[in-house]
Amino acid sequence: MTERTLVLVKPDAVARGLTGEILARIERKGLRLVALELRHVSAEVAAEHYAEHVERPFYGSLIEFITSGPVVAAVLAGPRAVAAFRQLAGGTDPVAKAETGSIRGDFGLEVQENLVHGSDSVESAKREIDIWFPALG
Ligand code: DAT
Ligand code: MG
Repeated sequence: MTERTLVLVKPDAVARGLTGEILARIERKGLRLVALELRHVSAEVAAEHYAEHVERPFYGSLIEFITSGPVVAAVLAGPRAVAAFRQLAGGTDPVAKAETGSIRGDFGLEVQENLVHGSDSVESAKREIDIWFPALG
């Protein structure tokens, strides 16, 4: 079954010049890019995107971080695309959870500056694609 997933190359990764490396890993895995755009994230889009985390202690810092510089937003398609990109990304904490060989495991040190976002389910992907690329419907 072909799925779609929403990926963000976060401000830390864009600023460090890792966008190409991350897109190369996505393409090598066999996932197809169906949308790709550099975006300056408004506070409104950030709040919608991270709505599930509004009660968490790190929420304010998370919104500040994701709006701190441009992100590269992408929609990927492929068989099991949601899980496939989560595997490429690695666990949320780049040191304690992400394995070497994953994007976060190879390039990250901090939980917040963890380089990429990937939708966590097909339902989340639909919701997030609607936020970032409403025309894709
Ligand atoms: P993921 O991005 O792996 O889906 P998540 O949805 O639980 O992780 O959290 C969203 C983002 O919030 C995560 O990429 C980084 C940040 N975050 C999560 N837990 C955190 C924590 N304990 N301290 C600081 N930032 C955190
Ligand atoms: Mg998440």
